[in-house]
Amino acid sequence: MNKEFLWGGAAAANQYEGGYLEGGRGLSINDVEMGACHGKAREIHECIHPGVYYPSHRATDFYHHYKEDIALMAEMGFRVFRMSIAWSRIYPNGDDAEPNEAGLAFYDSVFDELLKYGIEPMVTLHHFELPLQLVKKYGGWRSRKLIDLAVTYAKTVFRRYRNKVRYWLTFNEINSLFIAKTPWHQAGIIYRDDEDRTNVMFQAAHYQLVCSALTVIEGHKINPEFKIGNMILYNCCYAMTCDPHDPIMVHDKMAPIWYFSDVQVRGRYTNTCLAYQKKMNACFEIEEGDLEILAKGTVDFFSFSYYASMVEGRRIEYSADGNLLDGGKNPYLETTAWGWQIDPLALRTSLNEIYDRYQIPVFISENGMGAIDTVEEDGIHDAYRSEYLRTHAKAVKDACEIDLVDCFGYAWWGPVDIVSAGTGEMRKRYGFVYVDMDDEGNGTMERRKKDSFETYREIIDTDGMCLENIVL
Ligand code: BGP
Repeated sequence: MNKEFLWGGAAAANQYEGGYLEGGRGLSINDVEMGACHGKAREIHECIHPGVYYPSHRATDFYHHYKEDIALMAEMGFRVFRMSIAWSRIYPNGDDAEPNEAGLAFYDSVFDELLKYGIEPMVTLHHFELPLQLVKKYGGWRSRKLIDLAVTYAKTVFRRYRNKVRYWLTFNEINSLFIAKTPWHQAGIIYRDDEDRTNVMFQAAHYQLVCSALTVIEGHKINPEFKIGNMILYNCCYAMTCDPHDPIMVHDKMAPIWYFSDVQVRGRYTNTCLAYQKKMNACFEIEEGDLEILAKGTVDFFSFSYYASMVEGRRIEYSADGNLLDGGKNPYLETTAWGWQIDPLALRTSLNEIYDRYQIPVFISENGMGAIDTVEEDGIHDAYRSEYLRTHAKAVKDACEIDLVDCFGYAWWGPVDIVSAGTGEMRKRYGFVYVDMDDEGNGTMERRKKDSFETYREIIDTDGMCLENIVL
């Protein structure tokens, strides 16, 4: 792999940062969401209930540990760290007249620390986060008003960090709007019983797509050197059998994914998008000028999260869990403790599918394995995570070197342990660095290297050469 390949990691403010009321930050939608261990859905409250544990409040305290954590990332050789800015730290209510200087200064310090080690910051503007006031006042992304407010926020941080941050992402896993049962994380929306959910969903998707395009347009005006990408939750999907119906079913399964990336990359609602609107009987408003904005605001690169593959077909009997997206169980694959199917080759397939379709540079903005780690007297021996990392990194190497996919980086999800987005648990750990913290929020926050720390350090140090003998 070439020396410029951006090996690194990724995390989100609401799962990592903590410091929820420090430095003038306002309440965010995550701050009223309880953790829910053991498979239950996370509970969302209207306000903070005293005595209840809300994982985002402290998360794993990057706010106070960023220097230590970035030093550990640098020790592994990171060349990129993808992180998100909490909108509520910049505009505490979302629609304030002036930004919050203390919030801006915090991210200045974080970027300076990264740059000190030569680590490129990549910033997600919206990673499952918006100020809670915008839900109370406007109903979250149900309202067109959010486009202007989100663009104002984007312009503020673009201007402030124009010489520090080159890589930006608009919405994290934007297509999760169509997948999540409750689009709370993505859009601050809880469906009401008396409304047509499909129309609410398509309208919010349209607003976010217009916002994403305007963000790209404004970003390029502020600094033409900016590289601004999208971020799609992407699980490649196999046809269960060679029954000719199965590939059509696969196509249908992929349509809600392409729906977003087609607009963000090609700048229009393509036939795939229009067919999906028709199939879902969707009815939503497109204002005059919107389609021109979509056409102008296309992204510079495609980024995606990949955790598991899916299977679709007429004979599927059992379903498997996955990162929001699910599908049939694949008898050839093992799963994680959370039932996500482990499939490194599908990462190579995904890279090929994406690059074939769009022909723009690709970045893997999330990949990783959630597992329960045991702290032994002599360390944390997470051989399963090293194995997952090696095989997935090899798949990326093969995609670049054999298939000649233009992939320029790979970010491991949660290099320092963070709170799970899906469940709010701590025991579902992704990190190469262990954080002493439990599901109820107890712990010292002490950081300890796991065995996998050395695995990643070696991969980066050898530019992937140490993966040479792995055959997938
Ligand atoms: C993606 C999100 C992340 C992240 C990851 C793993 O959907 O972008 O925020 O958390 O999935 O999911 P989980 O934390 O539920 O294991």
